[in-house]
Amino acid sequence: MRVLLVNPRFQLPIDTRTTPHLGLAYLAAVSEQRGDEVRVFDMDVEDVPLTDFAREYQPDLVGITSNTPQVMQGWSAARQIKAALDVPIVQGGPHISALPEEAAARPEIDIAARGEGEATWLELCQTIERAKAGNPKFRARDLLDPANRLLDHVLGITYQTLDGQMHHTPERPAIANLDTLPFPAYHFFKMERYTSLQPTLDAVQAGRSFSLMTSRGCPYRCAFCSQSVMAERWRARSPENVVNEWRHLIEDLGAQEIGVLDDSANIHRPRLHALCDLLIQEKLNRVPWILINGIRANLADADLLRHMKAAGLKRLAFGVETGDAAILKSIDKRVTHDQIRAAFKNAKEAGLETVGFFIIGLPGDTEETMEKTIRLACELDPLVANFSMMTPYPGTKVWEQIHRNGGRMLVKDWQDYVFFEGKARYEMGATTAAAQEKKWKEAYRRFYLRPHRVWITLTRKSTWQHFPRTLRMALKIILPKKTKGALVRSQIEQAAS
Ligand code: B12
Ligand code: SF4
Repeated sequence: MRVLLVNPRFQLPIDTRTTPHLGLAYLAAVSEQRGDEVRVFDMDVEDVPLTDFAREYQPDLVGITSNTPQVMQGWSAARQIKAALDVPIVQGGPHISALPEEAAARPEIDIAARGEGEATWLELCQTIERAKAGNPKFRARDLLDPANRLLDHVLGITYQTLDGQMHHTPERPAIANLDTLPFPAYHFFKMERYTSLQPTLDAVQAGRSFSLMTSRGCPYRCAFCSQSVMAERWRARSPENVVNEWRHLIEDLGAQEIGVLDDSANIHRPRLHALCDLLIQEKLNRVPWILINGIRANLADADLLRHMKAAGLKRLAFGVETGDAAILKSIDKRVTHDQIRAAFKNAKEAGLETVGFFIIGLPGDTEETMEKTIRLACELDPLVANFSMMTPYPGTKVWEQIHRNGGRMLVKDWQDYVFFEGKARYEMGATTAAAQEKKWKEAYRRFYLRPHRVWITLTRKSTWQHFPRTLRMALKIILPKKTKGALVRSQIEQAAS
C-alpha cells in the first residue's frame, strides 16, 4: 500500500516557525512498520504543488491532519487531491475529534478519524488493502456504499454513507501501553527545512531540534483547554522507552535541542525522577531540553525542579492563566496562586528559564481582573510571558458556556481561531471585546517595556541572532493596530508567494 500523510498549510503570520508534525510522524511510523510505502507532504515546507505530487505518487490512501485553524486548508488540500485522483481521504486531528460530523459531511472527505490515530489508521490501511485486493475496480466511493459495510468494524471513525446516513462507530480505547508504539518516523520529513519549536540555545541548526512526548492525556479538564484528542486517562511511557528515543534523537539524528510536548509531564513525579536519573546516567543531559507546555505548578516541588535541571532541562513553562483567584477557580485549573508563586520561585532558584502562559479574556474577565493578570505576570517575571487571547475552541467548556449563556462569537472562519493576535474572539457579559483588546495590548507593552526587561532583551545573544524575528515581535508590541495589520498582511502575502 502507498500512503500519503498531509499537513495542510498553516503558518502563523507573526511567528514563522515550522516544526515536523509529531502526530503524522507517529502515523508514518506505524504505517511503515506495517509494510506500507509512506510519504509525508508538509505543505508548510514543500515547494511542489500537492496535486503534482499526488498524481505522481498515486497513493492508495491519504490522511490529512487538522487542528482548528488548519481545517479549511485541510479541506482545500483534500479537494486538490480528489480533483487529481480517485483515492480515499481520511481527516483526523484535534478539530476533527471535536467536530467529526462536520468533516464527514463534506464531499471531499470520506472518513473522519476521532481521537488517537495510530490503531485507526492501521485498520483503515488494512480495510482498503483488502477491498482493493478483492476488487480491482475499487473506487473511493465504494467505501461509503451502505451495501458494502466496509467500515462498520473500524472503531473511532465517523462517515456518511451514500444514502446520507451519518455513522459513528464506537470510541476506540486509548492505547494502554505507549511503549508498544514505534518512535516517530522523522526520516519521512525534510528535516533541514524546519526551525526550532522554541529555541533555548542561541543557535540551533535547522533540522536539529526535535520534539518528543513522554506521556499522553491529562487528568485535568481546564475550561479553556481543547482536550478532544487525548483520553482523560493520563498514560506514560516507561522512562527506559523514553530514554531510548532520547538517545536515538541525539546520537543518530544529531539533536541539539529537545522539546518535550506532554500536556502535563509531572502528573507522576517518581516517573520523572526516574527519567532524570537515566538521562544523567547516560550523559544525555548534555543536550538541553524544554518543557514546551505548562507543567502543573502544584506538582512542581523544588526537588523535582533541581533534578530536572541536572538532567539537562533548560526551560519550563507554567500555565498561570489569570491573576484573579475567583476566575482561576471557575476555570477548573485546580491550582492556587501561592502554588504558582512557589513554582516560579523554585524554578528560578534551580537555575531554570521560565515561561508563563496567561489568558486575556477568560469568561468573567473585566478590565479589573485582567489588570490583576498583568500585575501577576510582572510579579512572577518569567523570562517569557505569553498572553493569549481567549479563543474558545469547539469541545471546550468555555465554548459550551458561550453558546449556552448567550455569548457572541466574533470569529466566523475556523482559520481565525488563533490566539497570538490581539483580536477578541468572543464577547460575553462584562467580558467585552474592547476590554480584552485594550488589556492584551497593555499586557505585552507593560511586561516587556519595563526597563530591566528591555535590558534583558538587549543583552541576550539570541535577540541579535534571531534579529528579524525579535524585530517582528517588538513591532507587534509597539506599533499601533493599523500598522500591525499591514505587517500581518505583508507576512501572509510573503508566506503565500
Ligand atoms: C506542539 C503543539 C503545537 C506546536 C506544533 C504543532 C505541530 N506542528 O504539531 C505549535 C507551537 C506550532 C502549535 C501551534 C498551535 N497550536 Co498547538 N499543540 C501542540 C501540542 C502541545 C502537541 C501536538 C502533538 O504533537 N501532539 C501529539 C500527537 C501524537 O498528537 P496529534 O498531533 O494530535 O496526532 C494524533 C491524533 O490527533 C490523530 N491524528 C492527527 N492527525 C491525523 C490524521 C489522520 C488521517 C488520522 C487517522 C489521525 C490523526 O492521530 C495522531 C496520533 O495519535 C498540542 C497538545 C496535544 N496534546 O496534542 C497542542 C494543540 C494541538 N494546539 C492547539 C492550538 C489551539 C494551537 C494553535 C491554534 C494556537 C495558536 N497559536 O493560536 C496553533 C496552531 C498553529 C498551526 N500552525 O497550526 C490545540 C488544538 C485545538 C484545536 N481544536 O485545534 C491543542 C490540542 C492544545 C490544546 N489542548 O488546546 N501547537
Ligand atoms: S491546560 Fe494543561 S492541565 Fe489544564 S486540561 Fe489542558 S493540558 Fe490539562
